[in-house]
Amino acid sequence: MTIFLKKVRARTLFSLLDPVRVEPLELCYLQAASDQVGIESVILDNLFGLLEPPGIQPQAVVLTGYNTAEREILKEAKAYKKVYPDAKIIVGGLHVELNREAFRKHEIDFVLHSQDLTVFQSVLRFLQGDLLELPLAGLDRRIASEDGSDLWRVGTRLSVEALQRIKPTKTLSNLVSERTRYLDKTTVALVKSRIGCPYQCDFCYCKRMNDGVHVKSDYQELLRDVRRIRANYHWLVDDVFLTSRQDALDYLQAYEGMTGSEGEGETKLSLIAYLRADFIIKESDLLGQLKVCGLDEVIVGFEATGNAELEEYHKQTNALNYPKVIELLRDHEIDLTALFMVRPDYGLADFLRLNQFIKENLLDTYTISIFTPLKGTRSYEDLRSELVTEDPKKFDFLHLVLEPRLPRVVFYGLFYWLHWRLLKSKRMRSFVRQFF
Ligand code: B12
Ligand code: SF4
Repeated sequence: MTIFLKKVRARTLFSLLDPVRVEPLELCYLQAASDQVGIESVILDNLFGLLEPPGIQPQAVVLTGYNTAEREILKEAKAYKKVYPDAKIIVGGLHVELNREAFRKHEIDFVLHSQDLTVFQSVLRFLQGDLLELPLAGLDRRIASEDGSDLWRVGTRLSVEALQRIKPTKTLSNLVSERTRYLDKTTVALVKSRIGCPYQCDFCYCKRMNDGVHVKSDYQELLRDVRRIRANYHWLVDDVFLTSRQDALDYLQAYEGMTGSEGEGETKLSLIAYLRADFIIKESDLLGQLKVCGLDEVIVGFEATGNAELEEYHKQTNALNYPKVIELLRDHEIDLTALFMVRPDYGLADFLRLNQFIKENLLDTYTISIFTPLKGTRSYEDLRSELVTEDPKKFDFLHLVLEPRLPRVVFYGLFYWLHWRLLKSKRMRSFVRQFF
């Protein structure tokens, strides 16, 4: 039995330049899960030119993708069903997890909404005939009635309560690593070691994943994973790398353990990871050691430069500390990508304030998102009647999906104007040179 595993991507403004281009790590997990049950799989991803191999009739096609690709996933499901009528179509992943109703369609056979990969394995074993009964939790299954209509057996939710044992395959990472990048940093491999996030920022999609259940990292395992995949940089895509002093001490100890067993020269690693501003301030005395132990760049969600806005977001950080956070990272030569969010109700003064902050703090690597309620969250439901579009492609954080207070053209003008420092930064120039 052979199955196809495909990452479906929508072309958005982001994909014009693809400033960050990485392997679809989730497919490497799915591949490892299918390997374990003795099923061969082929990874497909147009971004890396990985197309359907000729002459293979898959028994299942597994599709995954983000919110912006919702319609493409449905389209591809239909197209694959036509080309391979006997293949079962399975969908799953981050977007499906919280939006499963949108995928209960005739052309789809299984909607997997649990991160627990044993559910996926059960479906594969069921299709192979090795399992007679499917589990009730973690998946919805289409059952065709005799009259041609569809019935959906809707499964209960199933969250993951402990770190999973399945390790991603590394063939894909090795195959595409030369073509991966994080802005000017090339050969970047993804790693994941935590599930969910212990914080509760109001606007955030991630906090709702895995039903809000957070499973903390095992730093020894993380470092073992990093060692398995050769790359110049490892991007740890956990929502937060270190949440407390104890986490940092555990990481440092795990790193020292690794150096002890492998020797200094072998251990060099460069991590790109998410950290919160409150952690950086509170545990600033550990930044030097973290840098020595591989922390190369941090991505910090500042979101806003005023505390009133941060309070509305339940961000639990203090904007007054942000300049200090930036200074601390600079002093320790840890690169920073700062993340900001502008709201549709921003006026001219708000844009000017953000620009002033970026200028005063000499930020040169930052992203600015337009506040976008993501389907599957409470804020999406609360604001649904105010949405000016429901086109998934527009929910890429670069489009207004709510009516702005300023005229649209002025809003977009100011939004793009905020990026001018980024465009002329050394790192962006270096990225653009590499790109061309
Ligand atoms: C790294 C990253 C990226 C990378 C791509 C990474 C990749 N894997 O290809 C880049 C930078 C390119 C990117 C781009 C975008 N991203 Co992004 N990204 C992330 C981030 C930080 C980590 C994702 C990741 O790689 N995790 C590692 C993998 C292994 O974990 P995982 O996906 O959770 O998969 C596990 C399970 O979910 C499960 N699973 C996954 N898929 C499937 C499928 C099946 C069938 C099954 C059974 C199980 C399963 O198995 C895996 C192993 O446990 C997340 C935040 C987050 N907390 O997840 C945002 C996130 C996924 N991104 C998001 C968005 C919106 C985008 C963009 C659309 C917009 C933007 N401006 O960023 C673009 C889309 C670009 C495109 N054309 O596709 C949203 C998605 C929301 C949604 N509802 O889909 C997230 C959640 C962030 C957020 N703001 O809320 N992103
Ligand atoms: S914004 Fe970051 S810290 Fe806040 S809930 Fe989301 S992932 Fe966690």
